[in-house]
Amino acid sequence: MSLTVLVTGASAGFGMAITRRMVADGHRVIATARRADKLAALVAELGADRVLAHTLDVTDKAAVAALPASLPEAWREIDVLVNNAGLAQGLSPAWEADMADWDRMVDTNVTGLMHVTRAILPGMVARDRGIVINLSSTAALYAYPGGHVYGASKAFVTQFSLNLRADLVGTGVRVTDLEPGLVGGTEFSTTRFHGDSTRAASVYAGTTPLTAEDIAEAVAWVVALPPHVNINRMEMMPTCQAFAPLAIKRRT
Ligand code: 8X3
Repeated sequence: MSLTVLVTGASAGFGMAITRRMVADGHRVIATARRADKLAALVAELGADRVLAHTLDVTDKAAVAALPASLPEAWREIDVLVNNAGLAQGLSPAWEADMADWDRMVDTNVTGLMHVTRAILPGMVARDRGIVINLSSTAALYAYPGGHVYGASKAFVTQFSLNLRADLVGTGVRVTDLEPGLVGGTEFSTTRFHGDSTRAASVYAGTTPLTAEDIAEAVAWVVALPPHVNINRMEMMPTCQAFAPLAIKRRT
């Protein structure tokens, strides 16, 4: 069955890999992002019958509210929403963090995701079917130094996902919270370090991290499950990653 999938942040990383995978699986994708040129490249690669480019900044509340009605008639029945747009900014201790970084993470990861979900959900509820897949992170549960607002914003995503389930039970609308750990090969760390690609590369040195394609694989599995199956949460890590012991700093 060919579904209509809306992906936010489709211009790079997970969003681009998810778009490619959804099209490979026979679905159509409304690819949204701020960068129109990247979306145009995706349309050229995958075909205008399979990908609809829609320039959108998820922090623009008016544009998000207008999104469903602004889509062409044939693309309005969204079966799957992938709330992927999000970012990390900075890794310095909380007391030194740049407030602009904090605001940007909250605006995108929390407020943007919230508003996109609210815009798309009524149609899904009215049709009594649909899947919302929210991109959270292992940082939602496992705190680490410098994670502060990024981790807290992802904890919002996870808890919001679970609370959506509480509202949607009794409808055919499903919600999945996807929580990846270390993923390489995307702009994530370069963005976090404000363009410092050397520092970004050091995050992955000596590891075999997850890839954006691994995340797309998880999304594809959730999407392909029969309508009576809801995956509430899915936590993924590369084999080389696990949990740190709790920190105990001893004064000598
Ligand atoms: C990305 C995982 O560990 O860099 O969400 O926060 S981590």
